[in-house]
Amino acid sequence: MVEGLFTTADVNQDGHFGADDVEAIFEQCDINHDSAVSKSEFERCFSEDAPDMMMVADGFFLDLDMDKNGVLEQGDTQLYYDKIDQNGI
Ligand SMILES: [Ca+2]
Ligand SMILES: [Ca+2]
Ligand SMILES: [Ca+2]
Repeated sequence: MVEGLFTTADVNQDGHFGADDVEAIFEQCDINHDSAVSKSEFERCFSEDAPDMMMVADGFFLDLDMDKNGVLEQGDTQLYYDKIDQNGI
């Protein structure tokens, strides 16, 4: 994981990426409150203060969207936690 992405992903800045950060992403990025984060919501959320984060946000979104249906939902986060566990991060 590149450092820029890690810093971005560590939403609550506690030094590691975990379930709490994914929940924070959902809270912060679900702009229309439909319990799913679309790619445009995600991009807006991450690149608001830093336009050059768009590419990183895109890659991170693809990584988080485990079932590849174009939106982040609770099911994706569960799959992602499993992946994190497997990688031992
Ligand atoms: Ca964190
Ligand atoms: Ca949404
Ligand atoms: Ca999905």
